[in-house]
Amino acid sequence: MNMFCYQCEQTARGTGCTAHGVCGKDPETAALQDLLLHVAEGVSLYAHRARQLGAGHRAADLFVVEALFATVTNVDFDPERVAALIRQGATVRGDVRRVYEDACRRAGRQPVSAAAEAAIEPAADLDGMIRQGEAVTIQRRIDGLGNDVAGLQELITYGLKGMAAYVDHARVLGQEDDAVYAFLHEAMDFLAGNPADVDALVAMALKVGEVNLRAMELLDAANTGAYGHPEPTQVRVTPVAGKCILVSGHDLRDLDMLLEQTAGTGINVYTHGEMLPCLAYPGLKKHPHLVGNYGGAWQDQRREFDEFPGAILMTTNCIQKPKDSYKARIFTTGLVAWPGVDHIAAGADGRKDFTPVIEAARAAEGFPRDAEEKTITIGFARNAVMSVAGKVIDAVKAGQIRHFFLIGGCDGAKPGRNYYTELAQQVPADCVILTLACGKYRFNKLDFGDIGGIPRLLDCGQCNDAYSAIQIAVALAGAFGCGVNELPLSLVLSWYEQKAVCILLTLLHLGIRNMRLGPSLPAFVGPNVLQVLVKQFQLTPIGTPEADLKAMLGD
Ligand code: FSO
Ligand code: SF4
Repeated sequence: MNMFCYQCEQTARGTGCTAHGVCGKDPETAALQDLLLHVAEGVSLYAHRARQLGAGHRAADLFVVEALFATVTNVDFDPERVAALIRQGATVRGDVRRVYEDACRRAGRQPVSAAAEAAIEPAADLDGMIRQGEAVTIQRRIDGLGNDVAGLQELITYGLKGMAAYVDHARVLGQEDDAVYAFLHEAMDFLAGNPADVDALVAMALKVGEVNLRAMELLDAANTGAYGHPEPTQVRVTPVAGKCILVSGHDLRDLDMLLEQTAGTGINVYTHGEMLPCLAYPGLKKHPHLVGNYGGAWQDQRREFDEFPGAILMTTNCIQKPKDSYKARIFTTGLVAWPGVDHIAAGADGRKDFTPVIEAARAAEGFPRDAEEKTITIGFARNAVMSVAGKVIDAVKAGQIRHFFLIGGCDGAKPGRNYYTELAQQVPADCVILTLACGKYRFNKLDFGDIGGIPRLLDCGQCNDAYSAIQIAVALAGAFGCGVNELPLSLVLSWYEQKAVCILLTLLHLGIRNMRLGPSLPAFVGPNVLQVLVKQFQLTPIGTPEADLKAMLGD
């Protein structure tokens, strides 16, 4: 059987995964994910139109967020779980259709029906569903609509996937906005109509960026509301003796629950990957057994988890195929899943019982002794940076700080990503680097020193903390009485999966120009769309660190 997926940066040959996903996604799961998205479009078609007639549908809101998030790269590799979501989606679609038709009757309107693809009734068995999924692959739309139009449709879908991840993280901490759900349905209904007008597609993609800013704002409010504002914090990056649990992914609430359940057990908890910024939140770092960070970015996990002598909890992406050596001591929760890996589900009240993780940590060896202590400083989210804004502005005016670089985004396995390390190393001593997301592991343990007490490397946090970086840039622009594009600031982004896509759309919506993007450009952006991005936004592919630095500094 054939699959087609080109949603992430590591896609095969830079064009598309067609036999098996480079990420490990098999063709069967790929087909099921394609089917899931079509069912979700059907749900949104009715939910959007019912909402326009004043009838909301909570189950439809939650389902569409889950369906989108589950299909993000490196989230759900379990065909049975994807199939269960498809069945759930068909039930929700039937419910919301009835709600819509009732609303139409009350309003004296004629109801519309979902087109064939969004109305597919899932087959009774897995094989049947896989065949249905194969009939709705992206390749079919590329064949019918061409690269530009199909790619723009996918650009919107991927932006929505990334946004859904942020919406889900915010929701578990009690932050929601009905307008965000309304837009998710509006955009999915738009896609269900198989749109081909390039201007309308570009406008919708930029609207995704606009609404994603609100989603990131909600998540920022959720995280800081629950755990306080991140504060500059020295964190240990080497192990201490004792039994241990490693928490990877992006979900703060899961870490919080695990910390509560491990308090007083003598088990130490470490962050991994994108969980590193958790060590700067007052409400999380107050736990003395949250002892530090272990390891680096997601693509190194197979070696790092293998060597970690304890239990591992994946709260979201990016999971890779677990090695047999740690398959019995790795657990998934939330939407992330791998076949054969134990999954910790939430109860009806959202609470999770991490007893199996704690037992696996007790059964493992733990670290026999303390390693030599090494620390790094993190926690420069918007509140921390704004508190020293006056100092930063004075340093710029005095010529002590010449330029700011935002070197941020995802990491990945490709050799071309060394560019970001080399660039950070070559940034002149009178410049400051802002960073975020997992790409920073390539340089965040290097010593960059400081400029008059202001650290030259400021770690803003996770990928979603791009919101913080945007707020910092807007505040700096306000202080200098100019626009963000006129600031002595250059953005150099690394992308991997769909959260990076929605952040890029947000930056484009904000009118940010001259961004550099790498390590390669998205395969789903067709040649004519790329021309538009280059012409309208001066979006540039990365070159060499030397040439790019020269251009960015105007030397
Ligand atoms: Fe990285 Fe993975 Fe955070 Fe992504 S761990 S690659 S953009 O999921 O979300 O930065
Ligand atoms: Fe390939 Fe990326 Fe799709 Fe995985 S998510 S199948 S690596 S394009």
